[in-house]
Amino acid sequence: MYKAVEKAAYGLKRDFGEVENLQVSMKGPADFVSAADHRAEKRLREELERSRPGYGFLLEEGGEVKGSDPEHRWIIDPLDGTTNFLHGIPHFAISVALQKGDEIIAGMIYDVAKDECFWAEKGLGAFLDNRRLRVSGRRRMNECVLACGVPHLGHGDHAAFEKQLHSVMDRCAGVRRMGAASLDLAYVAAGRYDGYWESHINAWDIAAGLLIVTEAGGYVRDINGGTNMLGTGSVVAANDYIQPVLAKTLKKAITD
Ligand code: LIP
Repeated sequence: MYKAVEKAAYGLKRDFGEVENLQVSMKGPADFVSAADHRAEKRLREELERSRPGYGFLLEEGGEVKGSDPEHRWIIDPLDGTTNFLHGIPHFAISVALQKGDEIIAGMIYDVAKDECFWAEKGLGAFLDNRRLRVSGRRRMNECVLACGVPHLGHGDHAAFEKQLHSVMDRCAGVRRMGAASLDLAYVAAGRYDGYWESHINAWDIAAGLLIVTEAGGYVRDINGGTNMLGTGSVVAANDYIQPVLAKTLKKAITD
């Protein structure tokens, strides 16, 4: 995974330096894709096909690609935080996860601009480069800094989010919106954030981060307490004190 990510990162670093010259198109309202996304995805796919021939792919840009090995599938977001990238905001990442059956068994999130590599393998723990990661130990919401995904033009349930934000910001020490779900989850694993929530999120944005948070001792479920975050597109992640409280607050805000 690192060899593939390193190759894609090389191109993204160059493209980020020339972002104003990049060819950009729209996948939908406020949903951009650039030549940088496509180049990075092509490099990741080529490298991973070379190292693991036969594994399938779920690619943000290329979609589902069946492999001769039905058990293994790479889930890839070549450039998470595309809107940040296109605005010259140095907060974006490459996210690669390996799924075996319906389980994520390995994940890597590489912050290209800050040169930070978050990774985990099932049962082996989570790491930032060579440093072992642990989620924060805070137990009271009024001490917590929480990250979230904010709906935007043509994306998400604005009314539901406003209710949730209102009820959460009234109970915590701070709310952050940084624009890249993969790094939001990596920061929960690193204890930088005490929690993160988002709805209407894609599998490729969160697949690697779900394993990295879990291997760092965190607890991740969807807003209804379910474990199929990749399918429901809903994620609430924190340590096992804060996660149930946060999930209950979010649920109550939209059901009351
Ligand atoms: C983005 C996510 C972000 C979400 C955006 C978008 P992209 O992914 O990282 O959390 O709020 O709507 O999905 O499009 O930059 O890969």
